[in-house]
Amino acid sequence: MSATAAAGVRAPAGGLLALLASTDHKSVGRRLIGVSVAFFLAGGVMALLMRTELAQPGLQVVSTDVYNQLFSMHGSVMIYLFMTPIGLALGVYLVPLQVGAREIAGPRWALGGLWLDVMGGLIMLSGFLTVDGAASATWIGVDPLSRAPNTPSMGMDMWVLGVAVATLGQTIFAACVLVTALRRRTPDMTLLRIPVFAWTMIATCLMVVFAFPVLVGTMVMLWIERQFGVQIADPVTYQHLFWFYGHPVVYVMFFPFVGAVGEVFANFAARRFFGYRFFVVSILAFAGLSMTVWGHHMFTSGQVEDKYFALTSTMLVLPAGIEYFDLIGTLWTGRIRWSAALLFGLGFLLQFLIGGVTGIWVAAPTIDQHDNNSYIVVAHFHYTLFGGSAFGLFAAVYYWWPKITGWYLGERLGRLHFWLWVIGFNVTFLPMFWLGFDGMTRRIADYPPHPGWATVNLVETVGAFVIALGMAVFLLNLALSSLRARAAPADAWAGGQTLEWASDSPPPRHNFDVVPPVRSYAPLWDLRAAAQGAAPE
Ligand code: HEM
Ligand SMILES: [Cu+2]
Repeated sequence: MSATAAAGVRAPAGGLLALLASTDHKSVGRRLIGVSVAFFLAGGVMALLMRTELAQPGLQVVSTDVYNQLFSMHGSVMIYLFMTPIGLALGVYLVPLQVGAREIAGPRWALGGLWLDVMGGLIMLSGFLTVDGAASATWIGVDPLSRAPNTPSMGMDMWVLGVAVATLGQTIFAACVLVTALRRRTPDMTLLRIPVFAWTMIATCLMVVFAFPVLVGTMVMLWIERQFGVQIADPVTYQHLFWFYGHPVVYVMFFPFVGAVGEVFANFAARRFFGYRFFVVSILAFAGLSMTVWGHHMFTSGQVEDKYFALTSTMLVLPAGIEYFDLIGTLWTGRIRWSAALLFGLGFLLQFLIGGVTGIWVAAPTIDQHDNNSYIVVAHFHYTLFGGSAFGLFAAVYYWWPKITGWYLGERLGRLHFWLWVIGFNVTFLPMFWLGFDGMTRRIADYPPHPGWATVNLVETVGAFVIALGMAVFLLNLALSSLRARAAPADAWAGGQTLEWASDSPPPRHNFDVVPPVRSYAPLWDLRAAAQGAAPE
């Protein structure tokens, strides 16, 4: 009996239909990554349109109504269709490999999740094709703006439906990944031998299965309210329901990339991940705590217990600090090998720090009263989501690319991409702190010609186009490298520590012929150490 048959896995048939219907978690993961990147490009085009409009005071490119659609859909696409699903996609692809499983748990469910995610995305975007245009009630569907009398457009209905469908799909991915990590591990992988990235995915998926169904339910409620003209929840209740999802989701868009950067650092610093046990405990505490802080999005409503939410929110610096300590410790005590992946990891570390520190700032109710709805908030969350998560994501992309495709991305263009992004990103978003402090409000298509505002806005717009140039360099890199197709061995970066590097690049359908023995969270490191005659620990 072949290994494939032994694992109960059918051999893949050829053809497009077979590709679309493939339940191989690697194929589902790849397609989900591809689709999410496509949505990222769409969200990026909307961002460029907004920044072009904002380059000068006065209305030049779009109407205020279209601007409302653009920022609402940009935020929605980036969060619901890009960053959340792509983090889960890394989990769908990598977690079974990292835990030595031959298959994901619930492969057909995972494929169904992919179709729901894609369908939800297309439904949401189809709003642009309707006469009144796409949704325009912010990415949070803020109540009462999102109610039928205030935003009657069909695009808004498409948004409600799209968010519900895509989020349902993402909940399914999370369940599959969670069960795989908890129940499908190779027998000698105990809980404290699960690799760092897989642990961050466990924490991520726990938050998803607790928080995401609440959003699906909230969207069903909003749908009923819009269709039948009834009011089930008042605006404050809507906010509670939304932010019960809305805060955890920001960690869903953070944890996978902390884990990915942890793996990148360990590999390129040629050492085991520093402070593993503290990291595991802190990431789980972080996930638990994340369920208790949602009210910090509602300080200005005057309807929440400020002290409680300020306390829980500020406590987040403890687990976050431990994670930073571990990441820095890994680099500090290792021997660094430079690479595009490592650079993106460093970008993640430093830029997320700015996002995190300004997060403590807005978690203080008195300060938030001043900052709320200003460009300070726009700067803060782009530092976490773009400067943090997107940089961490590209660390993962450059790192695991040879594993996933079997060939390397070019290092030089990779580094050029990195520098264009560092420059473009900071030029775009750092000045927003000052603009916000100066009183520029967010979600506006136009602003008064205050001294200095026009210049700063123009500079930010130039920065946004530098980011776009960086993305073009990435796509060019992809095209050129695919032509060259420099083949990657199993252990593509020579020094892989976790099980995926023991499998071919790309891995076969059944992942492993033989799963190597696991003695710690860095099993391949142990094997090399044993081969060199040293003690494994
Ligand atoms: C390509 C670089 C990007 C640029 C130039 C950009 C620019 C902008 C601009 C101009 C706004 C509108 C600000 C306002 O009027 O209030 C905005 C809002 C937003 N952006 Fe981005 N952005 C970028 C990337 C991202 C990424 C990667 C994410 C998340 C993963 C993201 C998430 C959001 C969210 C959630 C909003 C708020 C939407 C709302 O107010 O409803 N952005 N962005
Ligand atoms: Cu929050």
